[in-house]
Amino acid sequence: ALSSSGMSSEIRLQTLILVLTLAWHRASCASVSEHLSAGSDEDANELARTRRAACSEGDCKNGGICWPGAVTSSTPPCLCPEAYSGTDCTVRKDFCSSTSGGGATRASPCQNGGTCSNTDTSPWYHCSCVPGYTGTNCEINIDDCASKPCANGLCSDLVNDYSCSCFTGWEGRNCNINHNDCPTGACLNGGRCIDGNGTFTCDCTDTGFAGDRCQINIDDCASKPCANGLCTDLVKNYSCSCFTGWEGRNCSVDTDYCLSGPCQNGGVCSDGNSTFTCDCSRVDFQDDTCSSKIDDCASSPCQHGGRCIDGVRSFTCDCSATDFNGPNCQSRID
Ligand SMILES: [Ca+2]
Ligand SMILES: [Ca+2]
Ligand SMILES: [Ca+2]
Ligand SMILES: [Ca+2]
Repeated sequence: ALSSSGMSSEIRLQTLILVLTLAWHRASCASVSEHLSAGSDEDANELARTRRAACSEGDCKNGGICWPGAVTSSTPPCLCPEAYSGTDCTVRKDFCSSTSGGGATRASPCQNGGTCSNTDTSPWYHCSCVPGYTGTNCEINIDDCASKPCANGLCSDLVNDYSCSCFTGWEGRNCNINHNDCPTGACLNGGRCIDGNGTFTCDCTDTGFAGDRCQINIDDCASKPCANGLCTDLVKNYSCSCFTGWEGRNCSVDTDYCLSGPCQNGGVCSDGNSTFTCDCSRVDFQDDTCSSKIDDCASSPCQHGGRCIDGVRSFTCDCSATDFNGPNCQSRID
């Protein structure tokens, strides 16, 4: 029966304490009641008289209570309030420098530089704390970090003060100032520096450059914009060097070599890949630009003294002054 779990053992102990307390209380009451009812009526009357003699109204000052429980002298037996002592409760105890049991003067109960003054109510003294402390005895260092004053940092509580240990990139008493992390020339080629927390980034928008620091010239030839030519990368631009026969910004325009009208005298121009050609077949001119008049009589096609009349890519022989006829005056007239 003695072995049991810890819980039931604890309950048994509490029960035992309760029983003992009740027994003691009953015994005390019995003792008082026995005392009051002890002896003869004459003894009781004597006790009452003694009490009346010992306790006159006002014998105990400062709220002291007269309690003639064990009267042995004529002095009033006073039960004094905590702040007073002496036979009639007139000696004010000094709670600001009360003496300890050994007789040594105890220091003021007010800690951390608080100023002590005696008062009329419990706890019979008051501590006026220096800034930064609170509590009955100024024992509490007020948490100056409670309001979270360090916006971007760690707070250390001090006396009526605090200090902030700022996170990287922040500064100022309350770590609320964003340190400028953009060094001069941080971003190249006109990039805009954006301040961060202990670092920076570059905004290269509209600069024609890319990369962490806008150091990379974006390849504007990547999309192969030159249809018929070689591309050269520039800043936010490109240039095309066109192959023969092409022109325009993107070399996509076929050069029209006939545009200047190179064929003369009614020659028909044909545009080619690198030059033009003139069709002179229907006009009486020849060479590359139809500029040379064709003399169809140059080969003297009319015989026997016939007169040659130059035509358009043809000739006519006038044989009238001869004795010959035929297209070339080649036949004798019989
Ligand atoms: Ca503090
Ligand atoms: Ca910054
Ligand atoms: Ca570029
Ligand atoms: Ca052409």
